[in-house]
Amino acid sequence: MKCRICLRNNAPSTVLRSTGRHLVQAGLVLVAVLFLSAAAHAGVMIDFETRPDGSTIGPDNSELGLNEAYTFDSGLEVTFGFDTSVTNSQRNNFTNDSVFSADEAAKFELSGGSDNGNGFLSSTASGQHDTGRDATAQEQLGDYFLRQGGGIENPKGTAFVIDYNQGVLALSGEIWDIDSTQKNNNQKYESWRVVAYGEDDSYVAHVDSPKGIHHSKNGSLDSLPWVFSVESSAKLIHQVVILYTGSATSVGLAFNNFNPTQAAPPVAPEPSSLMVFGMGALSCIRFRRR
Ligand SMILES: [Ca+2]
Ligand SMILES: [Ca+2]
Ligand SMILES: [Ca+2]
Repeated sequence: MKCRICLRNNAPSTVLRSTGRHLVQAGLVLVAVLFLSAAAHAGVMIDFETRPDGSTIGPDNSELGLNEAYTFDSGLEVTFGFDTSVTNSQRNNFTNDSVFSADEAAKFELSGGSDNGNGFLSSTASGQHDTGRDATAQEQLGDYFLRQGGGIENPKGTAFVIDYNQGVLALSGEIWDIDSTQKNNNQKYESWRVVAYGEDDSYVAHVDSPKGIHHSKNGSLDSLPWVFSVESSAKLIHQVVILYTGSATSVGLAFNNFNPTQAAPPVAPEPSSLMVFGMGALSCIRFRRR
């Protein structure tokens, strides 16, 4: 292993102390970078915990008006809604010019509980609705997210539409609970396609979710988010459309934590990765001491 930290011409104990100090410094820098990165993204994140004017959302299943825009200091305005007259042909020919426009208000869904309008079924969270798989997931979901008006239904004729008043080059968001109702074969899976269009309605880019997996299997996103990012190198994005591409027919779109101008930050290194880094450095020290 090539390891610059090992090549200093110091006594072994000094190297050890110095290496420890550098590891601590590197760790602090990493934490600071991650914190600043998270803070930068938090500034423009729409978490759907408040209405666009900052007021409280109100009761479960409250509507977000089609013209009720989330606004930003830059003058950017973003609105959300559903197009309820989507045909198979329109879904299949998504690289043609956009024909999608919102005609039905999205609804704010309260996390947890079950009523006659839900976002998703939380199979790994006691069979309730709209609940994160664990405490970390629940914190990420928060108290509210957005769903379509009909709740859990056949989503094939519906598209989620996000409209901008200004062009952007990147965005990111979360679609929750992409899973499958079938354990042994995967014919009834959920999946979504996120498509970006330009000011003239022309296609810019798209990203496909993974196919959903049964909640008993490794890798299932039951009660967890799929974090997507769409980026464009030059052509500005003015509209984002989320189309259903799965085969299951009793499905809700649960949408949360939308960042209208930035891709999702890279996944933070897990403690195990940091431990590997630390063990690599220590092995360098042993090598130096021989
Ligand atoms: Ca609920
Ligand atoms: Ca509800
Ligand atoms: Ca939320």
